[in-house]
Amino acid sequence: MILKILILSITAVTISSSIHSYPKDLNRIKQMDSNENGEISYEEFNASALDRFTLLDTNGDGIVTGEEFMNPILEQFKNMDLNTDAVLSKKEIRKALKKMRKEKKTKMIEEKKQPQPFIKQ
Ligand SMILES: [Ca+2]
Ligand SMILES: [Ca+2]
Ligand SMILES: [Ca+2]
Repeated sequence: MILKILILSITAVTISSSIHSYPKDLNRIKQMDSNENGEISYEEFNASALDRFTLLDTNGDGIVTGEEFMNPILEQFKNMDLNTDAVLSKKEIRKALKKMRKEKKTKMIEEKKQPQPFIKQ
C-alpha cells in the first residue's frame, strides 16, 4: 500500500515535471526518431525502450530485477525525503517539485547561453 502511494506520488512528480520540460521532451522525441522522418516508428520506440532497459540493468546481466527497477525510484524518493523519516510529506513533495523546476530553469538558461553549434557564421 505504501509502495503504491510512493509510486503514485513519484508518477505525479514525473508528470508535473514533464509539463515544465516541454522543449526537453521534444528533444527526446527527436532523439528517438533515428531516421529523422518526424515519426516514431514501432522499431524506434522499441530501441529507446531498450536504451531504458540497459540503463535499468545496472549489473548488465540482461535481466532487470525488481530491485534494479526500483533503485532509481528509491533513489529519487531518498532525495525527496528531506528529514529521512521514510515517508514523503506534502511539504517535501512540494519542495522537490520546486527544486526540479528551479534546476530545469537554470539548465534552460545555461543551454540558451551555449552557442548554437548548427548555425555557421
Ligand atoms: Ca522515424
Ligand atoms: Ca540485472
Ligand atoms: Ca520525510
